[in-house]
Amino acid sequence: MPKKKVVSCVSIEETHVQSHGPLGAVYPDRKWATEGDTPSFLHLFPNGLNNPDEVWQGGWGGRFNREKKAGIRGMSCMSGEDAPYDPYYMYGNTSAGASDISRWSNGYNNDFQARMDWSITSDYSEANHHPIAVVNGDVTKQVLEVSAAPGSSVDLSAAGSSDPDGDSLSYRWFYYRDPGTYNKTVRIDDRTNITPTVNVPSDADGSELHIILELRDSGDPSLYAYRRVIIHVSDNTSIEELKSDIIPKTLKLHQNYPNPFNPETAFNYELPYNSFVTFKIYDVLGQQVITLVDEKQPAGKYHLQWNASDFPSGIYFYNLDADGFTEMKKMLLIR
Ligand SMILES: [Ca+2]
Repeated sequence: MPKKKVVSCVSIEETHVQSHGPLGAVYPDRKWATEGDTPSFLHLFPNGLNNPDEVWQGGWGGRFNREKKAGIRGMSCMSGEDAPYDPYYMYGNTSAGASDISRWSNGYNNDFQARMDWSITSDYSEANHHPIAVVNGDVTKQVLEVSAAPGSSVDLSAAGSSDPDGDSLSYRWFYYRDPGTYNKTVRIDDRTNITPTVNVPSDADGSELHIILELRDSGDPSLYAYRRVIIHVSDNTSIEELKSDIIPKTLKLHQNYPNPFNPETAFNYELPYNSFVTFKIYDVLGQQVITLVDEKQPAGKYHLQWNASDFPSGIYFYNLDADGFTEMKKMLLIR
């Protein structure tokens, strides 16, 4: 991942963050704290806004170009040291630069403040916690993908969304133009309601539209959750094509996120066909720690979460087996 321009990732007013416990008290005594590396790991933050494997989608960690570029140079202090490695290829920043990060500032700044609150009380009710965003019945944080014909409409629903503190929720749906491939406006009816309707433009055939749900609670500080729906616009949408968009083409086990983690992490995997699935976690000695799945599952995309609060720090492995096809990946628990 390229070194990003130094950006103001945590823009916190002195009057509030410095009064939030011992972590706030040692925070730099200024309104804008410059921070350049934090956005890199914010790509992995499981807030529902983006797929961490797809850095071009854009989220709290900013947005990268969809294709790798040759010869992206490092910071000025690296002058001349990159050239011997030519040609090398990296995902570079988009032309929007740091504004691809700062557009989400209310979300990550308030999250940062809430974490300070979590660190000073063991009473759950004394701090705010993130709402949980559900879209069209999907309770995971995965990016959803659907197909629709030009000129049609797509009904979405955030019914079932909730807040663990009982806060009231506000809904905002918007067209996130930058990562998609349709450069005009997309009208969304009832865009502050639970059930909006996306009007797919009649000239958008072949395009990809990214629709974001931003769910915000009424707590203090107000916290956000997101979901993303990618609409693939196709004039030839048929039942078969819709099905092929939803059903993965290959067996895939994604890297867990966050990673390293403490104590919770999430796994996503994709089954191209109905399979008998086991999903097991092993420690570094090869001892089985837990079985998360052991059943027949239909083709589709799956999401699992694991809370490792009862386990010691260290390297673990997670293993997906689908009808004998096996894939294993490594992860790190840091307590
Ligand atoms: Ca809340």
